[in-house]
Amino acid sequence: MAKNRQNEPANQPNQQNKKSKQLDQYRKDHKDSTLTTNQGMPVSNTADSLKAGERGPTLMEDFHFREKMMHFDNERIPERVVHARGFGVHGYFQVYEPLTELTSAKFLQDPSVKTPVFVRFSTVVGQKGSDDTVRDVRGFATKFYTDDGNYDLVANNMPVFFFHDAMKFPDFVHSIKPEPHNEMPQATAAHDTLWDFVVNNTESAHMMLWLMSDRAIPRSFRMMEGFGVNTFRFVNAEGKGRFVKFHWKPLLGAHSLVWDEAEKLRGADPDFLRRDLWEAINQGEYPEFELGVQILEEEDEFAFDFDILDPTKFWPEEQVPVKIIGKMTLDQNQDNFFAETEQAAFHPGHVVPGIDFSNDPMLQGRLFSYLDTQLLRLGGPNFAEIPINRPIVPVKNNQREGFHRMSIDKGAVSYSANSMRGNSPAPDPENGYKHHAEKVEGRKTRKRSDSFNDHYRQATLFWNSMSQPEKQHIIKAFHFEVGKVKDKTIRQRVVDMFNHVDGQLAAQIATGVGVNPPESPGGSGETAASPAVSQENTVKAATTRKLAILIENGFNMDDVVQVTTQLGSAGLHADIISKNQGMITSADGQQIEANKSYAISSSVMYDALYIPGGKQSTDQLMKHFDAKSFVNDAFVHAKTIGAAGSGIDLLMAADIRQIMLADTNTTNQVVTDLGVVTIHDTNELTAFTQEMIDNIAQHRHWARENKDGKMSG
Ligand code: HDE
Repeated sequence: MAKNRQNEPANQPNQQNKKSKQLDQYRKDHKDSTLTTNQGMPVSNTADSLKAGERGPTLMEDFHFREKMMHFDNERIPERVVHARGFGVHGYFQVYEPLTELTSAKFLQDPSVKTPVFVRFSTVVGQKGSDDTVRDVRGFATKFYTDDGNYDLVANNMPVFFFHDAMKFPDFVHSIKPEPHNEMPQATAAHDTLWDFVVNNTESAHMMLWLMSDRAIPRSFRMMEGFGVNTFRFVNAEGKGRFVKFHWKPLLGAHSLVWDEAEKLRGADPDFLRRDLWEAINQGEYPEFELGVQILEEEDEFAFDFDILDPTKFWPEEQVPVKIIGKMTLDQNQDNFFAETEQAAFHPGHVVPGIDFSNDPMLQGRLFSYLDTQLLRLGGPNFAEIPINRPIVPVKNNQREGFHRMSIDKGAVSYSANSMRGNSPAPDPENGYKHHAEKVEGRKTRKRSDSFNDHYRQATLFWNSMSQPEKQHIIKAFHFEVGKVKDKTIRQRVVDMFNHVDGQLAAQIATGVGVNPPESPGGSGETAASPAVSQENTVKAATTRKLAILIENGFNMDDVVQVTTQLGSAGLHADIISKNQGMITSADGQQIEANKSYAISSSVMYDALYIPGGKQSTDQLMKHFDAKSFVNDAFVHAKTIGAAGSGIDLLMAADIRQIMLADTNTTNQVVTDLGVVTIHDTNELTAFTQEMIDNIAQHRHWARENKDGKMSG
């Protein structure tokens, strides 16, 4: 490697000269609290503009006013054209064992190395201020700050996409965004133009099923899988390449909200998913995701009944197992949303030696789009110098000038090759990035490969893989989304299109949206399933879940203390909720603080509900419409509900039917029926609380959805 340290260029933030180090020190020494202008001049008054007389006109001369207002007027930058609503967090990644055989990527070699990461989670369609819990794909973009430069894994929480070729992206995004004549509706696919796109681009069938599934309304960013979607390549030091698909697997499992809950949360807490992540990290409950790869030898490229370059297809895990290679821990919240989340620039083309692309036509198009869009959004070509985007290794090249240049490039030489600076910086043929030497041959054509032509088989595979409740939720989602389409011919075409996936699915969509069922039941002929894509088979864990406890004056203190202590040791959280915030007195005269009232909380913000005993408390609760709503919502949303002693009376007063509850004959026996856990004798609540925890770990008790003739999905 050609190195000429003395003559190294200075356009690298990490290698400051003495002078700039002195400047840094000077800035640190002057951290007093005096308000200054942007030029560092101390300000005497920042509340009143400079006027000619106390009641007179403001003077042009007021440079402080002009500077303050100018900066404020220009605080906004364009939002991302997609994925505008997002939230970033920091963490680190560690590989489990050296992957030398598979890839030369440095950050995948040494298990003792912690590679810093910045992750931005996002929704796709909504504008920057839109609600978190909308039905949408979620973005899951990770920037690894490696010793070989930045590597970005720009993933989604669904493994496939709406079409084959990036050329269709502008059309698709135009169709799903608010309609341009009236800018409605916001952050949703439930309108005519999107479904018009779908029926005219039938390769979208598979992804639309994922979008109608529970995956589109995650319970938490911490409980979401990530998928690289496109086919990439691992290349080892010998230059051997293998196809690879990337997966993130959350240690808490992949879990979802139910639709009614997601809708209510948009009002109760539009920031729900971002707040959940922020609070978990602040509480030290660091989200963890394992990185997995599916690997295919190049000679197996054509071994499947789908094209492995087709981004509307996933590689079923049962056919190509996911090899878990490392873990990411997200342990630090951002300091400043704008500086970090908003200015972060991800790009699937930010790769490092050892990771390469495939000819997946959507990936190829993505490689252009990200850089291009960032040029406008971040105001010029120097956005890699913004702190959040800056690699942790020195950047050395001959790029110069442009808007917002941060580094002070020194010397006369800004070209390559040069002799005036010993040809520094020089490419490194040995260790520099080498593109995989894939042989490519073909005539120029705008044709799509025939191997991409099957639009339905994997959609059927996904449908076959769903549990009964998941299928019900998908049908309900179609009823909502397609039901909102005003044009009846489009609604009919949706039914006809999905008849190619599954006849029963199509018939059930038709029933809800007022069009004809298919003339004859169809299907794609696919009979296989991939159990790995059903969330029924995900990790189940109670840890970090949130519980609401409803009390009023006269509650049994023991019932609260015993249960919350045990829940706390199991890593769960509880809020005490009452009609009014403040101190509540127990039956034996002790006090506890209700940290929430009904005014600022509702069942949809919690994973489970508990009603302790205490006759006076229960009598009060039974008079509160809000308390009964808590119970009814928790029930309909299939959440674990616990009640001890007289607390059971509130369940009876609410709308819960056909569930077996503890009665006075069962005294100290814990009775559990479809996630409703009750006990009469409250002297010893250990077994009761453990039963609650085990039920909360199940996430939801879907069988309950049909119990009451109610279905929330
Ligand atoms: Fe993106 N995508 N995308 N995308 N994408 C952007 O880049 C694009 C696709 C994804 O948190 C944009 O800087 C094209 C698949 C994420 O900042 C834009 C195609 C996947 C994010 C863009 C796709 C993604 C983006 C908008 C081919 C999953 C947010 C702002 C059809 C693997 C990153 C920006 C962040 C953002 C283009 C498809 C993931 C316009 C052309 C597939 C997570 O460049």
